[in-house]
Amino acid sequence: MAIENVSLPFKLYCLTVMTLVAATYIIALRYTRVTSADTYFSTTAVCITEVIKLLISVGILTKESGSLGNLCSSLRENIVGSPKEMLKLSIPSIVYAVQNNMAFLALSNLDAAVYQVTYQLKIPCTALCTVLMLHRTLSKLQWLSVFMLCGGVTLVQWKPAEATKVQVEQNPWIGFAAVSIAVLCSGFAGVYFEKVLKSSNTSLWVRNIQMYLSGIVVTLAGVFLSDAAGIMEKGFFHGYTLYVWLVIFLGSVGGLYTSVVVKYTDNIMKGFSAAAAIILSTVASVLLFGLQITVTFVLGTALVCISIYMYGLPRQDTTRINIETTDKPSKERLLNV
Ligand code: NCC
Repeated sequence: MAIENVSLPFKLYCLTVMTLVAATYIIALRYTRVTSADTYFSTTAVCITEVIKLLISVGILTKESGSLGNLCSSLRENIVGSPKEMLKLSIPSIVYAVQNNMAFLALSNLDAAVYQVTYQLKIPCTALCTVLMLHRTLSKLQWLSVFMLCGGVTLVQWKPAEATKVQVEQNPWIGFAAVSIAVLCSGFAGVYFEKVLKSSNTSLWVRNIQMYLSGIVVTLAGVFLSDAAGIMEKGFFHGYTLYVWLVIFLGSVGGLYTSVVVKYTDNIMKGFSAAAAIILSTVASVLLFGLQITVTFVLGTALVCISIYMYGLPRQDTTRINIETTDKPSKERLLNV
């Protein structure tokens, strides 16, 4: 298993787009859920997002294959002729389907800032899944840096409550329960997908197509299990405004960029690099638009920087065994991002 090499500017570009899209996605999603009492069925938006990701992945695979003939034989070999692989990819697709639906439920019940802050628990959860599922080891210092990163990102993203006028009833307990499920799903599915992706030479776009195909089936099941009656009465696309399409667009682009980031780095690096991208984009906003920096931002930035430095320090302990995924020292790996 090796982290493939692409240029540093390309990795930074993907991380920055992923982080900016994620921030916009959460705010836009929240807006669409609370500004109208008779809103759209969120399960349909999750399903359409899978369809769009599938179409884009097929488009990219067509380009990668060079011709329609090559595309067809690749699809025949990897989809129709690989039921075992399809089954393997159905696991993260089910977990991501739950996670993506939970994000809608959580953002229907919680302020976007509260959601973003609570969602940072995915950082230690992802680290735990990496250790358990990829048999990587983290030194005590690296574990400490993971929790410091979690605290740092929380502070960096700390914002006053949103000003959006909420037109629906909210239950914060449902919101927190949904975030907790989303956190667990994000950690597990992210590391599972990384394991499958990096354990063979199969193209990322083939893996994505395998996952999105079962994702469509699973999310469609979700649509009918939870909203069948409403959809029969009002229609599948009931309540779809331009903003809802924007959410679907951002969800698709964000998901695809996430897959590229995981291919060229890894899930723990994704957390560290996303934190760095948040800080850099805020600093850019200060320089370009005169945005005011808060004390919590400065504190959070300090914590994030220290945690990145600590994560990259060479290991002192002797408990390092079984590093299956890479033989590079962690500092080198961190610079690889
Ligand atoms: O939580 P997170 O990602 O790990 O969720 C991963 C998202 O990417 C999609 N995905 C994953 C792998 C793959 N091969 N294809 C995919 O489409 C999954 O379906 C899932 O939606 C993050 O690290 O914070 C991040 O957060 C999400 C999103 O903000 C949260 O999940 C909302 O609760 C971002 N997604 C978007 O912005 C659309 C992601 O970019 C980063």
